Amino acid sequence: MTTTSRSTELRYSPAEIEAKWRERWAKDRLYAVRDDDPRPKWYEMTMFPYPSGDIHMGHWYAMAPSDAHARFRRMQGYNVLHPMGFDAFGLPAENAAIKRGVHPFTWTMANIEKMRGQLKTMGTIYDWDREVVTCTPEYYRWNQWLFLQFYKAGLAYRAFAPANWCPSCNTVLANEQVTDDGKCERCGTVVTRRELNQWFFRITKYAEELLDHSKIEWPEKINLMQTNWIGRSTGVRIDFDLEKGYGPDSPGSYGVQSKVQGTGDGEIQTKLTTFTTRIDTIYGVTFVVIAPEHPLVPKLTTAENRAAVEAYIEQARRQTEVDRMSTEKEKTGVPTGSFAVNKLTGERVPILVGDYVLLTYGTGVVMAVPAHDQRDFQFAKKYGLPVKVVIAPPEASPSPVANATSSPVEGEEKIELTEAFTGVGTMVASGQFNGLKSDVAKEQIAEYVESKGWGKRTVQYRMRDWLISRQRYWGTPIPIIYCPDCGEQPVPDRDLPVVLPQDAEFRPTGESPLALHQGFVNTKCPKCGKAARRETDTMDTFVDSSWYQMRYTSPHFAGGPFDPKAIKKWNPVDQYTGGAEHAVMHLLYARFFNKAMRDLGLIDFDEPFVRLFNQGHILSKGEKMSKSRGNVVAPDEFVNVYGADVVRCYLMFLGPWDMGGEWNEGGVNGMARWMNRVWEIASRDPAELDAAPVDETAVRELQRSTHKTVRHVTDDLAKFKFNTSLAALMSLTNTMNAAWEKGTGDGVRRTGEGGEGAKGVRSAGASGGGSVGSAAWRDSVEKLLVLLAPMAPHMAEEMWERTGHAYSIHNQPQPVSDAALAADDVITLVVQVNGKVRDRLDVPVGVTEAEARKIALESTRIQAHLEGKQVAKFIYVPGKLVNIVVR
Ligand code: ANZ
Ligand code: ZN
Repeated sequence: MTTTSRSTELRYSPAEIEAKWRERWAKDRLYAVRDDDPRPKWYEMTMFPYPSGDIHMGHWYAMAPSDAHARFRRMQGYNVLHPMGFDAFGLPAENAAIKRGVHPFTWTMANIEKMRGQLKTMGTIYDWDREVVTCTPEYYRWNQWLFLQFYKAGLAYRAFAPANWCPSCNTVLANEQVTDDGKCERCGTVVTRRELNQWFFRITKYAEELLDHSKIEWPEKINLMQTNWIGRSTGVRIDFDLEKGYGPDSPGSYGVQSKVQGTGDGEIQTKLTTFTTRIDTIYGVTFVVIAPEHPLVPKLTTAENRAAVEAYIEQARRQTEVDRMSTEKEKTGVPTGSFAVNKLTGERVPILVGDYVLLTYGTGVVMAVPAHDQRDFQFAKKYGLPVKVVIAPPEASPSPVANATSSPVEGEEKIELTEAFTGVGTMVASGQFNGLKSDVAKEQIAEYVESKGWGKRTVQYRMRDWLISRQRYWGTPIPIIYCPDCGEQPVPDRDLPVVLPQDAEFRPTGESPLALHQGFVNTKCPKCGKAARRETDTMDTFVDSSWYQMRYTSPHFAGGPFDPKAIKKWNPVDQYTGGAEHAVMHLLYARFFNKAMRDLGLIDFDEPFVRLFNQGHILSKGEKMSKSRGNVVAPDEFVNVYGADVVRCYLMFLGPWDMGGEWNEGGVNGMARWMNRVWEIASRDPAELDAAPVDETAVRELQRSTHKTVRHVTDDLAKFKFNTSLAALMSLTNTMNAAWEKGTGDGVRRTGEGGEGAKGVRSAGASGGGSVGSAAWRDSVEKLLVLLAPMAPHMAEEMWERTGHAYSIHNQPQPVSDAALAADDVITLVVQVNGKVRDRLDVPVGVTEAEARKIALESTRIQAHLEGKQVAKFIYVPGKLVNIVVR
C-alpha cells in the first residue's frame, strides 16, 4: 500500500468542512426524494455494489462521477432519484463464513455497515431511506413472489439438464459465469459437467424481443455483445433416414428391421434430424456427427463400437462446452456403426459421435460438409473421410483448391482442398441445383425440402434458458414444495417469505446446506397437508439485481414488489451507469425480467433502462486495479488527506469517463492545487477591484470567458464529459486570475498558480486594460462555484456560504449561458489560395464579404501567393473561410 505524503497543503481543512456539510445535509434531509415533487422526474441509477467489505477505487470511479451527473440533473430542475443499495447475496459471504466461522448474514451486514459509512464520505446525494439490501427477507420475499408469478405463467420450470459444475465452489454455474477458457468466474477452478435437476427461467421465449435494441439508447458495443450472445441463426431442420450399419450383426443392439429404436417406449426411430444454416451444401454431406450426450447415441451404437463410444462419451463428459467449441482444439470422434441416408442424394453416410457437436444447440446432430465447413474439414482430414466440393468458388477469388490429388469419393471432381471454402459460389455436383449461385440455391433447396416434407426452415438461438438453481445457502430459497402425492407445489403467497434458517451448516457438500437442515427441509404439502420436502436450491443472485430498479421506488412497500403508483412515477430508469462487464448477464436478465413482468401485467413499459453509460477502468501501473494484481490504491487514504472533493474531481479529470485512466498521485496533488486556487479566488474581496476604474473591454472579456465556460460545462456534463468540464473550469480560473492581477495591479504570482491541475489547459488570459470591477467578478465567482458544485459538492457549499449566499448551493439552478455574452468579438478567418491554407486572420464577428475580401487581399502572406496571377474567383463561407482561386 502506498503512503500518501501531504505534498500539497490545502488552504482549507477538508476533514472539517466536508463532515460539517454532510451532517447539515443529512439533518436537513436536503437530498430526500419525494414522489409528490412537481418537477419532472429523472431516475439515474448506478450499479449497486457487492458488500465485499471495502469501498475501493473502482467503486469511487463508478459512483463519484455518476453522483456528479445526477447532481447536475438536479440543478437543471429535475426531481432526481439517485439511489444506492447492496447486492448482498452470493458466494463470497458463504465462503467467508466457512473460513472464519461467522454467519453470512453477520458478515454481510457488518460489511454493509462499513461500506455505507465509506460511501457517505463521498458526499453523494443518495437518499439512504431508499436503500435496498437484497439479502433481507423484506427484499427476497419478492424474489420468491416473482418466481411464483413466473412459475404460474410457465416462465419458470424444472428440468434435468447437464450443467456447468464448479468442483471448488460446489455449485452449478450459468454459462455466463464460465470464463472463455472454461474456468469458474469466481474461483478460477476448471469447470466440469454434471447432470442435475434444476430450475430455469425461460429467457429464450424473449430471444427475439431481446434482440431489439431500438427502444433504448445503449452503447453499440453492449447491444452487439447481447446480439452475439443471443446468437440468432436462420437455417433448416432436415431429416436423414436411418439405416442399419454393417459389420457383425448384434441383435438387440440397435433395433429391428434396419431401423433404430427411439428413446421412448420401444418406438422405432427412422430418422435423424439435423440443423444446418447451409442447406445449399446438402449435396456435399459425407458424414453425420451426433453429440455424445444425445439420447439416441446408445441406440445408434453397434455392439462392436460400444466400448469405444462409451469411453469417448466419458472423456467428453469431463469437458466444458467452451472447450468443446474451441476452434483451436482438435476435432475428435468415433463411429457409431450406423448410417444415415441423405434424402436428396440417396447417399449413405456414416454417423459418428463427436464432441464438437453440442447437445444443447439445434438438434444436437450435424450434417457434416467438410468441403464447406472448417470444423467438418478438420474432422474429415483426421479420420480420412471424403471431402466433396459442391460449391465452386467464384472465378475471381483466389481458389482454395490446391493440388489435384484424387479423392476417394466416386463421381465427384478430382480436386482436393487445403481448407474449407465457406463463401458464396456456384453450385456443382448438386443435381437439379447445379449452376445456380449458392445463396439463391439456399432458398430454393429450403423450399424444395419443405415441399417434400423432409424438413422445415427454423430460427435457432445460441442463448439457453437461464439456469437459476444454486446449491448454496446464501441466496433466496426457491419457494417450491415437493409432495409425494401432489408433486411439485408452489408455496402459497400467504406463506412467503420462505425464510433462510439462521442455523444452517455451511459444509460444502455439493448439496445446498439447506438440504442438511431438517427443520427447513421438512414441511407440509400446501395442498394436502401431508409431510413434504422443500426445494433446497437457492436462486442465482442475478435474480436479485434483475428488478432492484423497481424496488428503489418504494423500498418499504409491503403489499408487493413495488408500489404501482411509485413505479408509474419513476420507471423506467432514465439513465443507468456501470461496468461493461455486465453486458450479457445482468443487463440481459434485467431486460428479460422487465418484459416478463410486463406480460404478467405488473408494469407497462418495455425496457428497464432507457440510457446506459459504461465507465472505463481505473488503472494503476497500466493495469486494472485489482487485489489479485496487488496494485490497489485505497481511496480512504487520499480522502483523509485531501478530502472527498479532490478525489472526486481527480477521478473525473484523469480521462474521459468511458475510457478510464491511470491513477497518479502527482495528479491528485495537481487537483488539490487547483482546488486551492478556487478556494483562494472565491476568498478574495471583490471590493479591491473597485479601486481602479472599470474597463469595459476587460469586463467583456471576463463575461465572455465565464459564459463560454457555462456553455461548455453544461454541454459536457450532460454527456458525462467530466474531464473537459473541469478543464473548462480551470481555464476560467486562469482568466479570472489574470483579470484580478490586472484589475488590482497585483502582478505577484499567487501560490498554487500554474499548478499541475491546470496543466495542458490553454490560458485565455485577460488582455484587456484595467479592472473588471466587483460586479463582473462576483458574477464569475458565483458561476464558477455553481458549475463546480456537482463535482466538488462540499467545497462549493462552503464557499457559497462564505461569499454571502443563502444555503444551499445544491438548490441553485444550473446557470444558463447568455449567447450574446459568450459570443466572440473576433473570429478567426481561414484564408486559402487555390484550396491551400495560406493565412489565418482575426476579423470582427459579422464581417461582410466585401470586408473579408479586402482584409484577405491586404495580407502580405496572401499577396505573396497572388503575385503575377489573376484572381479568377472569390469564395466566402461566412464567418469561417475565404478561398481565392487564381490562374
Ligand atoms: C452443415 C454445414 C455446412 C454447416 C457448411 C455450416 C457450414 P450457427 O451459425 O452458429 O448457427 N451445427 C448445428 N448444430 C450444431 C451443434 N449442436 N453443435 C455444433 N455445431 C452445430 O451454426 C450452425 C451450423 O453449425 C450448422 O450448419 C451446423 O453445421 C453446425 F458448409 O450444417 B452446418
Ligand atoms: Zn400433497
